[in-house]
Parts: sequence; C-alpha cells; structure tokens
Amino acid sequence: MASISDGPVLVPILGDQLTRNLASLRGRTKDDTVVLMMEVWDEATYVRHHKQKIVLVFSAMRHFAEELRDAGWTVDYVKLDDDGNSGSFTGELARAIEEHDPRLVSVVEAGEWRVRQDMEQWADKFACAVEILRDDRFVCSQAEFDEWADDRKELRMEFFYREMRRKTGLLLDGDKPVGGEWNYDSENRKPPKEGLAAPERPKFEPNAITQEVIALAEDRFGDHFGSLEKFEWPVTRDEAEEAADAFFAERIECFGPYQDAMVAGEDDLFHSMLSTSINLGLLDPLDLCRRAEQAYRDGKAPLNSVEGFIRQIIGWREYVRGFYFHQMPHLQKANALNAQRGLPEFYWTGETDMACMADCIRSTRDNAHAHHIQRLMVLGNFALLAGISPREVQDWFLVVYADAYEWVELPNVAAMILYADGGKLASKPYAASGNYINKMSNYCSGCAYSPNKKTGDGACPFNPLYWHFMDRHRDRLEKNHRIGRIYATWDRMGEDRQREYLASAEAFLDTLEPAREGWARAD
Ligand code: FAD
Ligand code: DLZ
Ligand code: SF4
Repeated sequence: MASISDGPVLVPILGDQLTRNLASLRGRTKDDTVVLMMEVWDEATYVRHHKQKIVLVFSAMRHFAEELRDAGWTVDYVKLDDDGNSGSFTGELARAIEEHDPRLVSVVEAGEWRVRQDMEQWADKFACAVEILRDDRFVCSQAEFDEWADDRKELRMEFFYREMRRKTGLLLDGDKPVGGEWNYDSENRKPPKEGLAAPERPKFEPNAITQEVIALAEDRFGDHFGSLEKFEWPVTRDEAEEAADAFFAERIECFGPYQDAMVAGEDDLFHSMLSTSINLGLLDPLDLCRRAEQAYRDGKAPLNSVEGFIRQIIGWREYVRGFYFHQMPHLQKANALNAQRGLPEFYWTGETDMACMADCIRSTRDNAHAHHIQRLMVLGNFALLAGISPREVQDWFLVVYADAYEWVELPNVAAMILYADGGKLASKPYAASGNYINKMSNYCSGCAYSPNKKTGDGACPFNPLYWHFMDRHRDRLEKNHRIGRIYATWDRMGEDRQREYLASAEAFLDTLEPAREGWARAD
C-alpha cells in the first residue's frame, strides 16, 4: 500500500535515458523533483563490457547530471565507488526513497528486459506510488508493435517500415513515398573503389570528467576486453550534435552507395557513428531523420542515402526493439539451427590469418565499434557458418560494442545473423562465401587465404564453410524460396567435389581453439 507523503517526485534516470525530454521529466517542476542517477555494479558487471563502453556510459551520465544541476534541477547522483553503494538499481532506489520520502517515483520503462522485470516489482516493494512511463523516444509503442505483429504470419521489417513512414510522414509526398519507391537499397551496394576513404570525423578529447572515469575503468575493469588507448566518443549533447553536424555536412552523400563497403584500416567509412549517442539519449532519432530528409529536400544529399539512413532508424532500429520485447524471454534461448560449437578464442584476441576477421576484431578492440556490414557479413557470417552457439555469440556482441544494449544486440545477433529464431525476423540466413567479402572489400588482397580457392590448403575458409552450412541445414533451407535454389548448384557438383568441400570445412573447424572461460562473464 502506497503511503501518503507530501515529498517530491523522485525521477530515476538510467544510463541510457540521458535527455531532458524524457517522459518522466517533461512537465515537472524543478523545486518539486529529485532526479536519481545510479552507477551500480549490477549494470557494470552483468557482462564484462568493453572498457570504452563503461567509460562512455559513466562519463555521459556524469555530464548529464552536471547539465541538469546547471539548469537548476536537484540530482542525487550515486558514484560506483561511493561508500555504501548497494550495487543495484533496486537497492539504490530503496535508499533514495528512505532519504527523500517521495510522494511518487516516476520512471521511464527500461530498455532491457532484465531491468524491466526488476522495475515491475518496485510498486509492490516500496511504500510509495510508482509509475512506469512509456519510452516515447521510440516512434512505435510496444502495444502498437504487438498489434501489428500478432496479426501476421511473418514479421518483415519492410512492411513495418512503411507503417513508420506513414506514421512519421518522413519522405512522403502526400501518401506516396518520395521518388516513387519505399526502399532504395538496390542503389546502396557499391563495392569500394581503390583508395576509398571518408573525411575525418570529429573526435572528442577526454576532459577531466572523462579522465576520472578512464582511471576508474582502468582500476576496476582493467582486465575487461578492449583498449582504452584512445577514447573519442561524444559524451555530451553538444559533442553528439557536433558529430551529427559533421555527418550531415560531409558523409551522408556517400553513406548510401558505400553502406556495404569495407576497407581495411578505414574503420568508419561513411557511416554516421551516431549509434552510441542515439542509444544513450544524447541525440533524438526522429530529429536526425528529419534532418536527413531536409538535407534531401535542400538538394544536399541524394535520396538513396537519405532513405537508407532513415530506414536504419525508423525501420531497423524500431523494428528490432519491437521484435525484442515481442519475443522475450525465449529469444535469449532460441537455437533453431542447433548450433553448439564454442566461440573461437580469436574473437577475443584477433589472432587469426583471416584478414577480414582480424581487421574487424582489431577495430572492435580499439574503437568498441565495427560498422554494420562488418558485424553482419564478416563477424556474424563466420559465426553462422561455423555453427557457433547463439549464447556465446550473443555474449560476445553484448560485451564488445559501445552501442550494445540487449534490446538492439539480441535481435540482430540471434535473429538476423544466426537465424536462431528459425526465420521470424529474417526471410533467409545471411550466409555468404568468400566471394561476397572479396567483392565488397579489399581485405582479400592482404590475406593468407585466397577467395578464389574453394577447398584445400590456402582456400578461403568461408568457401567450404558456406557449403558445409548449406549441406547440414538442407532439410530446413531447401524449402526456403529465397535460398532453396542454391541446392541445384550443390547437386550439380557431384559427390566427390561435395566431399572435398565438407572435408575441407571440417579440417578447418578442427583447428579452431575454443575461447577460454571468463572473457564475457565473470567465472
Ligand atoms: P549507421 O550505419 O550510420 O546507421 C545509422 C543508425 O541506424 C545507427 O546509428 C543505428 O541507430 C541504426 N541502425 C542501423 N542498423 C541497425 C540495426 N540493424 N538495428 C538497429 N539499429 C540500426 N546497433 C546498436 O545500436 N547496438 C548493438 O548492440 C548492435 N548490435 C548489432 C549486432 C549485429 C550482429 C548487427 C548485424 C548489427 C548490430 N547493430 C547494433 C546495428 C548496427 O550495426 C549499428 O547500429 C551500427 O553499426 C552503428 O554504427 P553507425 O551509428 O555508424 O550506424
Ligand atoms: C551499460 C550501463 C552500465 C555499464 N552501467 C550503468 C550504471 O551503472 N547505471 C545505469 O543507470 N546504467 C548503466 N548502464 C546502462 C544500463 O545498462 C541501461 O540503462 C539498462 O540496461 C537499460 O535497461
Ligand atoms: Fe576473409 Fe577469405 Fe578474403 Fe581472407 S580470403 S579476407 S578469409 S574472405
């Protein structure tokens, strides 16, 4: 039973809710509100996050608390090393309720299922009214997604995306898509030309607050994966806006055409590099989409780039979030292809002769980032073809990226790259041989393997692994209208050639050393 108090409203703000436009803050008065922000061990250690992610989240939280205080808000901020830090959101909320005697706790729903489960207990646990508000930074509410999804046999992003275009009015002329098509992806697959490089993007030097957090991370999380040698992420709204300005001024033009291109040592190419800021709350996703549309309408960016960017945000980003809550908790355990192999150690060390994998892992270690096609068609594709256990791949992707939160990571990993949901999210597995990587990158010219060699010594491992994957999942995939035709090619090869492919794949798989325990989660 909630007690009657005439105390303030207590507004907990989580590490990925860093905006003054949060539903729980909007319309509140400063002298009647206490904002609660909590650095807690539970969040810092539920997986062994890349060190840069911990620095990013804590630094952005500390800067946001400062922004709020400067604007006149009262902020109760708990640092990780504060004496008596209970280590959990629920523990710190209990302490804050005791201290501030609020009449109401008003909080925005957590992005992760795990945290949302705890949050839903708060009303019963505390003698104080608790309201959990919808996170309206997303265009689509969960109720809306569920209603859309429950009516359908197959969930496909493309149809959801059109609904979101209609809902937001983005890139519409009346009720028709601008240019006549909803999707210009077919124009967005240019291979990289010789010497392709993007303009330098803004990088942000760590200030005193960030340096303090870097020292904390080195001290407390020094053995986590990843390098802290350079830390260049935006940690304030102003920095994030500067990063967005630079993207719209210098890179959006080529964003579309080269979206799928990969170049060794060119870690960002024309990607926006805004996911960390969007996910933290420093940038508003819909506002970015409107800016992209304006760039098109002002003749400053081509339609294929602008539509592609908007589709990633109101299409994929919204879609995977709706899908996540629609499919949880069983999505975490999904393993439709019964993949059981352990994650190879080289995912953590980068020590492999495969030049594409080594470069993507290096970027991941140094920047806590790899761009989409590296995650999907190199790192993800290898995990799919090699039959690595979804649980281990999920943990890896959740640990290593600065933009990783389970609501966005899990659908991309379990459903998009591993097909572990059996095809609910994607119409076919994104399986590809070395040909694809060779076409879309310059990796192969610097590799110990040859993409043109199909089996035996020196053959690109993706080639035999591709056919090994196709062969072992024939029963399921042959019926798939998007991929089933590939079996005619396989059958035409004849048994001897097939045996060579399978033996070559198995010989390679036998060389993989499983990762030691403890990289992703504490022993
Ligand atoms: P851009 O290429 O510039 O794209 C613009 C924005 O679109 C991104 O900032 C992001 O907000 C959104 N976006 C693009 N693709 C996706 C997608 N598939 N799902 C959701 N949003 C998308 N993104 C995360 O934010 N966190 C993750 O943990 C994450 N894990 C991924 C794991 C795998 C296996 C794959 C294939 C993709 C994952 N993504 C994840 C999506 C995507 O790779 C990143 O959002 C993107 O690389 C971030 O870089 P960027 O800001 O330069 O993106
Ligand atoms: C990622 C992260 C980390 C490492 N630490 C914290 C923290 O100490 N306090 C906090 O409020 N948020 C943190 N986060 C982000 C949260 O994990 C994220 O807000 C929730 O998981 C969303 O459900
Ligand atoms: Fe990657 Fe194969 Fe090319 Fe080497 S040859 S870079 S392993 S695709």
